Amino acid sequence: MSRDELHNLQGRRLRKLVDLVYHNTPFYRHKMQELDLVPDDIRTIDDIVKLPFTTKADLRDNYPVGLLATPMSEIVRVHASSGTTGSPTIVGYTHRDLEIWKEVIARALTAYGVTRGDIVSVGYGYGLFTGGLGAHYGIEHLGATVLPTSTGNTEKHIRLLRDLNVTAIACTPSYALYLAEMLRNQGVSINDLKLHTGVFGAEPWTENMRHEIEEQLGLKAYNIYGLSEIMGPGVAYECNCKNGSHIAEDHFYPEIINSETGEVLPIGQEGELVLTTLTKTGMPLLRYRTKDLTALMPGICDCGRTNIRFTRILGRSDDMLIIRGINVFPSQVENVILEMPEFAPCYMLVVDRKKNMDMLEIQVELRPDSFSDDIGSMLALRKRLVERLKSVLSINAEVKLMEPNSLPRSEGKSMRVIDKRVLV
Ligand code: DLL
Repeated sequence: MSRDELHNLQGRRLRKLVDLVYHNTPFYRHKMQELDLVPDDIRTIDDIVKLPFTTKADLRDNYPVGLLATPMSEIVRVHASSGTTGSPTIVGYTHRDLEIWKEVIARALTAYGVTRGDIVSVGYGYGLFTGGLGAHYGIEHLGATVLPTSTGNTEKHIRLLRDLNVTAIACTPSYALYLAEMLRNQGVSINDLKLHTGVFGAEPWTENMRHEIEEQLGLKAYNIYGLSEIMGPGVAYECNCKNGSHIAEDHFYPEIINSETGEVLPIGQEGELVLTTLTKTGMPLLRYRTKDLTALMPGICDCGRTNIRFTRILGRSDDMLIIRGINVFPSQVENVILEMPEFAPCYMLVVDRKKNMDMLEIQVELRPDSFSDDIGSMLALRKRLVERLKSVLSINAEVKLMEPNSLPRSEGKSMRVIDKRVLV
């Protein structure tokens, strides 16, 4: 579809959406009335800037189902957000919403090169989290075979990967690395497996981590992005160019804003991603502030898809750590660690406040072949890491080298930060 056709489609869909929420969701009617807006004020997609933002706090204030635009009897599925950053929020889906969800996941899989002939193991959690069931139905919709392994079953998972010649895997990038480690521990070589594609998301990851996973699991690793409030996985996905993630823009309209002023930023500038669900009918959201930091990318992708891309998620404006006034993203630390072959991609940031001073401790695991009892070489390695971190983060961090396999592993979203500061 050309960009012009897409804009017209988005405009038509936005008008329908505004009409729906104005008449069916009192929360949005009141917000629009406060701004002196009626549905007829929204004519094209460019009018979206007149509409109010929606925040996670609005979802909490209207807990559990105050933002539904349909009666509960039309809702056929409920998910709840993982609550990584607070109390859970509830999302309701109509039958039509689930059809769209399946469709966008099937699109993503197609972009990765997955076809009906593939067997895909889903290592995202099944349950209230959208990862497992979301991926599951999209895989079936494509006509591929789904293996609903979920989390917490790593030994059986490895056995099934081998016995069934599983060709693709969907899980968090941190679980992919954990799986690779378990394969090594069990003496399973990647040549014993037939994996060619990985579908990784639900947490930020870096280009270095992609290389690690690709090497260790012998597959091509692709990004999938999404959030429960908007749908779940499938909001955006990479193609074989691996140069930004394409947003399923006919269903989810993206804007990038300055998270402090709310001003809409031009394409190419980094800021907070805001998404509007153009076609959802269960719990549609206008201009939802995701807190995810990224930039929209100009131009059409080499793959020929015309839907816009965003760059890798840099972090969240709210998991960004502020240490002695300096913004620190866990992904910056990860990049440094993975540039140095001595370290495993396992680390933890521990933040504390001592005598009114913020302290950052970074615990990093050594790879087994780099672990040594030669104190001199360990100290020299630590010094190199401290210096590199200092130049990237612009702050001094205390670095603690950890024995191989000593930090906790996660099967779902990884917890990389412990913030012990009590702010009074
Ligand atoms: O994590 C949905 C999902 C499941 C996406 C499986 C991809 C794969 P929530 O639990 O609501 O939903 O968390 C959403 O996770 O706002 C981002 O901060 C982060 N996130 C999700 N995907 C990515 C990604 C699911 N590919 C929150 N890269 C989002 C970076 C991601 N961060």
